[in-house]
Amino acid sequence: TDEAMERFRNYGLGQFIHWGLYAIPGNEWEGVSARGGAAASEWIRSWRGPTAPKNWATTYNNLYKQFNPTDFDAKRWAKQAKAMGAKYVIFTTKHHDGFAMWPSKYTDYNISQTPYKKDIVKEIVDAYDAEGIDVFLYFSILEWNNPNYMSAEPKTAEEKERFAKFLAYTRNQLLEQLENYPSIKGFWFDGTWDRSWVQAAEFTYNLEKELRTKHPGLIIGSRFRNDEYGKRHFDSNGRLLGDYEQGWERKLPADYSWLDGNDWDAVMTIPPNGWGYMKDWSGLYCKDTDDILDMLMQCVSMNGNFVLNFGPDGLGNMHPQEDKIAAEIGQWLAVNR
Ligand code: JFZ
Repeated sequence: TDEAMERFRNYGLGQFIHWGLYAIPGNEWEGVSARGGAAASEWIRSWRGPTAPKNWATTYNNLYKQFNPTDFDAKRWAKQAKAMGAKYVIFTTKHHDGFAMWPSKYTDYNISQTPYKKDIVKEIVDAYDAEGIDVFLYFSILEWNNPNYMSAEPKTAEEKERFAKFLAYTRNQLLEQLENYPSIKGFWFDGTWDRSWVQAAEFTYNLEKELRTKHPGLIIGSRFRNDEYGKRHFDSNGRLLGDYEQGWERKLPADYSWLDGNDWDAVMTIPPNGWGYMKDWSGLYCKDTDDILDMLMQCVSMNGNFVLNFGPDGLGNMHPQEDKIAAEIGQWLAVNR
């Protein structure tokens, strides 16, 4: 709705949080760094090649048995985000590994099976709500561990049947999130780039309508639908799919002219690559507070939102460098906003 989008336009600064099982390895395993072997720390399950541990994907899939973030305090994170000046947060409820950070009825691969047990999504939603920070849920469509997910177009009858099951599962999980966390303001979708998702164009069109009907004002980014492969953020008339363009990550738009009144966000990491926790930041060209403030001002001056990513560790602590930058941004905004 106009009202929800009016709020969105006034956010300016957001916080992204990538947190899941990948926080445990922190981009390395048994002293061996996955840097170069996997694209980014939250992609470590895809670690292949000579340096990858034996049976790595299985080891990764079983990390849930150790997930026990005893230092996690959602209130502390929400207070930090507030002090930084963030007006919204985007939290990874389920990344590409398919692990649900909430006790989903539709998969056993979820937080209730970990030693931690508690509903992390609920803790986040409640804590950020209490600070007056709008909550958006990051949701990956792509699932590496789901046999019903397919990256290519489903062709055989058997594949089509499995894919239909996958779509039903996706719908169930999204409706479940709306039901469990009715205060959320939006979804930030990801992992819709595979060819299979083009086949789901009608499904996504209908589901988007259904979600909006159930939750008036819900904000949905342009990355949910993928109607035309390779042009996924726009329909054939050149109109944006969804409420705002989620086109940029780890870089700002090179050219703003085409935006043509569309709302947008840009999401940014502090290290050059990698959204999940990385133990070792040495030797990486990481952005500092001045770099981040430059980017924030550029986005805001072009009517976009700037979303800074945090990748907490497996115990629930932010990286010290993230703490430092968050505090410095907050100090700057307190004087200059
Ligand atoms: C995706 C994820 O794969 C990644 O782990 C992280 O969550 C990030 C926020 O989103 O990565 C992408 C998604 C889309 C593009 C590039 C990287 N893209 O559109 O160019």
